[in-house]
Amino acid sequence: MQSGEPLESRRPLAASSTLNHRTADWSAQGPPDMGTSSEAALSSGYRLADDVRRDLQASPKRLQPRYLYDALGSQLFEAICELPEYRITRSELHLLTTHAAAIGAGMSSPLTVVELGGGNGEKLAVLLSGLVDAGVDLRVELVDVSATALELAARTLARFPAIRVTPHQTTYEAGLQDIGEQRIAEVRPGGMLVAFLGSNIGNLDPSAARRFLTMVRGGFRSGDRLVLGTDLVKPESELVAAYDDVLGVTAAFNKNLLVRLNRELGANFDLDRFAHRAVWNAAESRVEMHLESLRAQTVSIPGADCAVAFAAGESIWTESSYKYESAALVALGAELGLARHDQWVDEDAHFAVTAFNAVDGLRGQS
Ligand code: AVJ
Repeated sequence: MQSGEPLESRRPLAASSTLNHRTADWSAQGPPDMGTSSEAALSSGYRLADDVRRDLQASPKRLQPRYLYDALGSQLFEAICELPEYRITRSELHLLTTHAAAIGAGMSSPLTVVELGGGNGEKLAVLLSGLVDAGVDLRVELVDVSATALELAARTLARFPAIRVTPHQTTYEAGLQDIGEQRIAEVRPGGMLVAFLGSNIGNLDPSAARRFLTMVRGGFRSGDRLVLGTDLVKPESELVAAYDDVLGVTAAFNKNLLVRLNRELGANFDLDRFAHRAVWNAAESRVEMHLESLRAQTVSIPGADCAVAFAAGESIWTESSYKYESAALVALGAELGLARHDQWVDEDAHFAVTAFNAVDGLRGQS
């Protein structure tokens, strides 16, 4: 639902043209709209108001998932990760713990590890432990629009006093571009490992996912690696339960978006008149979250200068979580110059961690 909209970049796209052809070019592609991390950087009141006005006047009505993550929304997401029905976080942590050494195997030291939208840093810490044990000289770059997430992650990584950790409070695109430029300016030797975990890629529709992977690949040198955590297609009952849990935590997470609009834009959404819905769209391979209007009603949103009429049963589409097939993911990478290094699949939870290497030869890089 957000494929067409580029994230704002802190620097003009032309910046990359000053780099020579061997170097990273993070900005060449239209960036995806992530929506998984949050807060101030991208959701200033002004931007929120504009987005809400546009997206609630669109058909179908929608809201961007990034706005789910205000202070309460971020806490509710942490709670979701503890739910029995939501297995992504536990499964991924287990795979990373078990295969940490293999994930980094063969990479050159010193190694720059980049995590995109990593949240509290716990998964990254697991990955780093494996690399530290393997004697790799590490340096870490964290990219997130959320200051809170960056602080949490920095605190988590303080358990590795020898590792220099640099936060980048910005979009994935701009962060990757900064890191690529630094790597060149410092003539930083060694490899780079980019981690994009938690099935965050699931928020991107297929064309945005392609653009994202192409952007990452565009900044790689030969031998660099991408580690991608991806939730897989599984029986519908499991998929729906993961997004419509018995305790109602995901419903609260979804409806909190309306609480936020009431607070920040002075809207008058009546929460009892909307219901959380989670739907598996098999044709598109995605779980959709919606907020369904339980009756015909009009909501006013003064802060966004609009009033929005809902028909009974009409919904606001708030998130998509695309689910992959493990083999299709490998094929997609191959098509974009990212060759399968290895893939680890949790056959019970249906979750995959896939490591891709930048293949030689593409774009004539050394
Ligand atoms: C953080 C985007 C990976 O889609 O599974 C969890 C967000 N939404 N429950 C996901 C989410 C509802 C989550 N991601």
